[in-house]
Amino acid sequence: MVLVAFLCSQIPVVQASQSDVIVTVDSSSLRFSPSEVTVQEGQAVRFVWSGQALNHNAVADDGLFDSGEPQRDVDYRFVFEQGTAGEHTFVCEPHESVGMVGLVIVEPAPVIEIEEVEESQDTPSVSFLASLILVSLAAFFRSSSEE
Ligand SMILES: [Cu+2]
Repeated sequence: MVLVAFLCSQIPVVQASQSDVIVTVDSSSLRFSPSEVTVQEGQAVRFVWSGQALNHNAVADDGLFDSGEPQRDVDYRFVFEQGTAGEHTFVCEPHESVGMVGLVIVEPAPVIEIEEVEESQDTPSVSFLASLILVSLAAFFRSSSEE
């Protein structure tokens, strides 16, 4: 049981070590690049551009995130916490009409397998049964060899 507890403590709840996903503006100045990204819950997207000819921002249609006023230089980081799994479309407000739109797909965070712990707890009774059978078999063979 000590071993089981040790193994469980080694399983991370959220993979916080995953690096940020970067969304910037491409050379046409009217498109996000990339315009579609996939992250896991707990991971962040950084909307970052600088020295742009035009002002841009990134605003989620569902209101989840908003980089603020359109600007030529933006460095806006948003963490997609647990519960944000799903698809979040976003737009650059000044250029939405010309197709400056994007999509963040958030996948659910990996779920910890609680069942594995329960299975491990069953192991002692299984091995107890197995040793009972072994003892009975040994007794059977010993009594039959004595005859
Ligand atoms: Cu724009």
